[in-house]
Amino acid sequence: PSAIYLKDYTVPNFLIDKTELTFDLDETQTIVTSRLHVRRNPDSLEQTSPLVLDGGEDVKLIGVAIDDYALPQEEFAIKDDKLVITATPNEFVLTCETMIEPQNNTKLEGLYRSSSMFCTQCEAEGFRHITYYLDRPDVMSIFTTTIIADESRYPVMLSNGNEIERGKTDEGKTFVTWHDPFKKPAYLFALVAGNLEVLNDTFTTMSGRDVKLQIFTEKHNIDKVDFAMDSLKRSMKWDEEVYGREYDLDIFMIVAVDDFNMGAMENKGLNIFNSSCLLASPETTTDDAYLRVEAVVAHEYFHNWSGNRVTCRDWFQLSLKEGFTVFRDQCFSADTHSDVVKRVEDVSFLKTTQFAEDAGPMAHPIRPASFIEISNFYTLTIYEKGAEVVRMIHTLLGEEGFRKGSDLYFERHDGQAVTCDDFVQAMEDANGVDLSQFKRWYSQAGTPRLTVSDHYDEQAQTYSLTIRQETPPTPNQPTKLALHIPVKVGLVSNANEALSFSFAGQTQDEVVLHVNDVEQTFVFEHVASKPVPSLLRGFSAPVKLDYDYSTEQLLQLMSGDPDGFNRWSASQQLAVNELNALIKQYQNGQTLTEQTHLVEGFKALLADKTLDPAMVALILGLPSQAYMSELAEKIDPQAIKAAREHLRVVAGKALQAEFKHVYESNTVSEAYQASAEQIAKRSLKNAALMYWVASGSDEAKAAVVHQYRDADNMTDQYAALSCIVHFELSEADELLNAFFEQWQHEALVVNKWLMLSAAREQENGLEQIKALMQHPNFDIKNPNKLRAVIGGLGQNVDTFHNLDGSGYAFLADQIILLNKRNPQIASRLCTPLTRWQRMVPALAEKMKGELERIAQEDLSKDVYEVVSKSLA
Ligand code: LEU
Repeated sequence: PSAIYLKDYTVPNFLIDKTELTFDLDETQTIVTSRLHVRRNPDSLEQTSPLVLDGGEDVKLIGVAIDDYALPQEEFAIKDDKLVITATPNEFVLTCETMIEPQNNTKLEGLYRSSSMFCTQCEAEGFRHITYYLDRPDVMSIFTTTIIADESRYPVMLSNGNEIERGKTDEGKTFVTWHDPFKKPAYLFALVAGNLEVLNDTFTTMSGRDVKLQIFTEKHNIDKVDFAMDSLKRSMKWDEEVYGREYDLDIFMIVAVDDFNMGAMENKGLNIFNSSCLLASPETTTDDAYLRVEAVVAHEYFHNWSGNRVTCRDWFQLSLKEGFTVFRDQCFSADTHSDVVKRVEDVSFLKTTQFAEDAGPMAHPIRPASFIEISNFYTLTIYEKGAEVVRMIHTLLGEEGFRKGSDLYFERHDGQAVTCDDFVQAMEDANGVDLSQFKRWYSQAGTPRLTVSDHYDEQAQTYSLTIRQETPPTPNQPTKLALHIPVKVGLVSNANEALSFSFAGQTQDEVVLHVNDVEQTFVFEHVASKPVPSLLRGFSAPVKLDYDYSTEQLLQLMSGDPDGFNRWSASQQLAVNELNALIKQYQNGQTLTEQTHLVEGFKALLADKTLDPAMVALILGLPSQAYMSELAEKIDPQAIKAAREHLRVVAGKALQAEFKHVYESNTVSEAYQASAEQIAKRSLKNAALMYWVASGSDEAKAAVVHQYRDADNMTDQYAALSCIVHFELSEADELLNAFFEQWQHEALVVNKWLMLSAAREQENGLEQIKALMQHPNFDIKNPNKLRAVIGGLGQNVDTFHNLDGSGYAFLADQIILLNKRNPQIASRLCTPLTRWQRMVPALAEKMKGELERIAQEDLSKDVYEVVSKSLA
């Protein structure tokens, strides 16, 4: 397999103005007939080139005609899955008949079966597995789709746009025709057919139009979509209020499917969701999952403008729609709940996962310069770092300026397929600013590191900050240029109060510094006393920050920084320092002995009644195993685990009474709601419970078992069960079994059970995991189940990182098994192995060995790219 490059982009040689599709759906073979209204692209430099349509090995051509003249064998060819027609008029109708077998489609790209229904996934390049087409996002077309099926089995038949006709065929089947008046690329095409239930609602847009809203699921799940519907209506309203964007069709539909490679898909007027991102009920869904449903519903809805009305010119521009849309959904969630809590969660995720990606062999800029398989680039970098880059533009321009820029962007490019440059250009033009240096964020990979030093001059009452920036080398990018980095800063006094200062002639409490040189010094004047700097407030840029804070200063910021985000940040740094000291002791074979600062900090925190319980819960959360791994020079999973466990037990024991009190005083007595207030209380209560149980108290053990048995919602039930299993209380076996018995008919809850069981650290861990994969409720064809078990394995330090390499070998076996069956999933499973160079030598060798073993196989493009880059 070879790479394709952004620099090689050329406009398409042909355009397709109209696309008429007919699907004759059947359990054994599906016949797809397309009528494409094709013409040469006047902007193409090649006015005599052949017509080359993308296809797939799974598409069987039955016949092809130009203007109803059936082409004989010698007038076309199929080469590397592409249909090539050498001689064509300048404008013509191409008719193409193909046969596909959705029931055998295990890759879940194109048209496939999930449970009893037919559904599609076309982004990025799935449409070519349905029929021959110009499957690229800059070919935009008006689609009319007719679905023919047996109505008794497929009473619901959906596609994009509006239903315009319905009737019977000569053979007595039913047909339904849909027409989408908006031009779109093939990746936004969708089709669903099945025996589905529907929840109906309406939304009145800001101009007074009524839009019909429909959510479809299989019968047994229709009672779990009220929250998604509510989230949808709130998203529609938010996009009108915050971005002035109104919905454009008369109908908006969402369908839940069980088998889906990713989270959800924004097909025009017909979103298709992984059921895990749509279904929610108090009894079966945790608070986290509720928040995810809300965020994903919003994300896909927001794509209607940032993605569909204005789309990407080519797949190198993916972050144009994904980064921007993640930023939009993050702001929506922040407005709906607490902005600080949301920011902490997003940043913590970014620093754990995206930073690791950016430091590994798959590191790439948010606009990559090349790729082998585009599916591999639906990454944390494109999505999460992409959102950070948009957020920095927002910080630089301010709320109003950003809105002016987005208005211009949508107005200028409505109906077009554009680039990241066009987005930045609109921001520049609307605000009269120059973002040319800032644009390096789009082309440079790697996480920049800021090293900060300071000096206070008591006489002159000046305080200076010197900031150095450096972006480490990444694959194919050995040297980096200086970036334009917005660094939001405030000063805190020794008395734990905000210190005002004057900067650039103005008195203020907070300032955004524009760091754009390799090294720069900023001087603050009229600074009354020696300050503690509160740096990078709100995480104003996706960078690593080095400032040599003393423990004292961290404690000061933790309690006195007016910026809530930085209070959390300080507490994390304190915990990281503490854990690092313990990790060293563990590695040196010493007894673990902790400092007491963190515990003191926790004590003050637990006593402070003025704080948002959600923030307290976040601060109590120890830096995760994954985050400590990301920070480590060489990752030693056992040492990290031991340090974390130790610290939890120490804090639990020292503050037993406090945790008990917090646990008992944060009970929610009202009926379950996924409201910010209730979620906050539950998160604090369950965080306290974990520490309380860690203390070893019998009372705590009784309380957690009681909570499990008494819970009327999944958040509390699952939190209790996780705690029981984690600390291996004597009820662990019994309650894990009871949990399965109770929920065996709820697929999404079974997935939680699979995950928890796989993560359970026991002597015979690997045998347990193998047994789970043989369990009747496991199904290797279902990505959610696979992610549950393999995800659980990844968290299972003893089993996965077993020194004998058996954990890695098992993962490699699964990758090899799935390599051809479902390449997208197989390639994602490789992620932990790609980090091999970061592991301690004994583990690194084993991981590398497994990558080499995988490399011996006949690999799909997806797996090939990840494995070969990891071994390079
Ligand atoms: N565009 C989708 C999203 O909203 C991803 C796709 C590959 C299913 O993230």
